[in-house]
Amino acid sequence: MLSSEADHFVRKVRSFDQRGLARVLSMVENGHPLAPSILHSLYNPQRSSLTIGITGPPGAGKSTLTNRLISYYRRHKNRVGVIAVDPSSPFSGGALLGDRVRMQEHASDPGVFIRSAANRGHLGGLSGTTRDALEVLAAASYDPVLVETMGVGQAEVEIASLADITLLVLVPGLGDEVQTMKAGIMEIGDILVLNKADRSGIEQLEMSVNASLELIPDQADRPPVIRCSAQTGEGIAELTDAIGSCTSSGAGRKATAHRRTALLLNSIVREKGRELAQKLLLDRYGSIEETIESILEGRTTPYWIGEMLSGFHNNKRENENECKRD
Ligand SMILES: Nc1nc2c(ncn2[C@@H]2O[C@H](COP(=O)(O)OP(=O)(O)O)[C@@H](O)[C@H]2O)c(=O)[nH]1
Ligand SMILES: [Mg+2]
Repeated sequence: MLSSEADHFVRKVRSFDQRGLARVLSMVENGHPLAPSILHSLYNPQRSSLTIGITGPPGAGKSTLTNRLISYYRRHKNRVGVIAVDPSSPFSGGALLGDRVRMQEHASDPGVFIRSAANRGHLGGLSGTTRDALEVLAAASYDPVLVETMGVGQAEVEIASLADITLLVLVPGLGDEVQTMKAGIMEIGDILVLNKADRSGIEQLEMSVNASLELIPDQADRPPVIRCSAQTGEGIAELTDAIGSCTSSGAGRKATAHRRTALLLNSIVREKGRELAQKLLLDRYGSIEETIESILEGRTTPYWIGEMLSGFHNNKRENENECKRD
């Protein structure tokens, strides 16, 4: 599958060439024809680089926590990759001036590679391109690769679920927003981070989070709950310990490799399934608008189309009126 041209870019990614890496990320984001070959060649399910999704409601402290984690892993001599999907993140060039200045210290550190995905990826979809950018940074030996998302919409949740480990950041006093994250608490977070522990209301938050977790019958399946303050640094060591213990054992590594393979495969099957279905639809009806017209005029229904896409109907126009419902 690998052309010599693609091979050139693969070598750039593997040789710590930051400009080459940036170029490859742009190719992936813009759907360059060489991108699939490059991704194919770089992919290694057993890679040791860990990808960490950081999600949670706006204002929870995800950017501040990301900043803390960068500092922590840099102190341990790791090269750290950051993908900021949140457009308001200082890592994407947005947000509060004070935060931005604090995070600039990392921007000039050659051991930190920061990529904003905030306004990209409209072609393959935000989650698809972010997913692939994550693999590229991991293949470039950034370890960990941190992905800050907004954590409020489906796309962001999906991105978080593509990371090896997801931190769901919750804070006291977010009221309704924490309530709406409740359902997600069960599904999203591998580690629940109760941030702003320096604020009042942290006990209350911990009690309500623990109450939600009791709904998970097997105690071993409940994610760890870590209190911290991204602002003061309190609890960050406990958090990084929890992250480390997810994958430090041989069994943990094996489970991580299995999980990341399953998630990536699932994501690609879904993406390609959508593309294929759309192609079949356009082949038959010409455009989405024409499809809608056909439905409105009573010639077909979305359900018939669904069956057609599953291959249960012949993809030829054998009868003009698909809508005989008796
Ligand atoms: N008191 C307190 N404030 C924090 C903490 N973490 C973040 N903040 C503040 O909360 C605000 C939102 O933080 P930010 O990291 O931008 O949140 P994000 O929207 O989730 O990325 C900023 O003003 C931070 O300085 C914390 O642990 N304690
Ligand atoms: Mg942010």
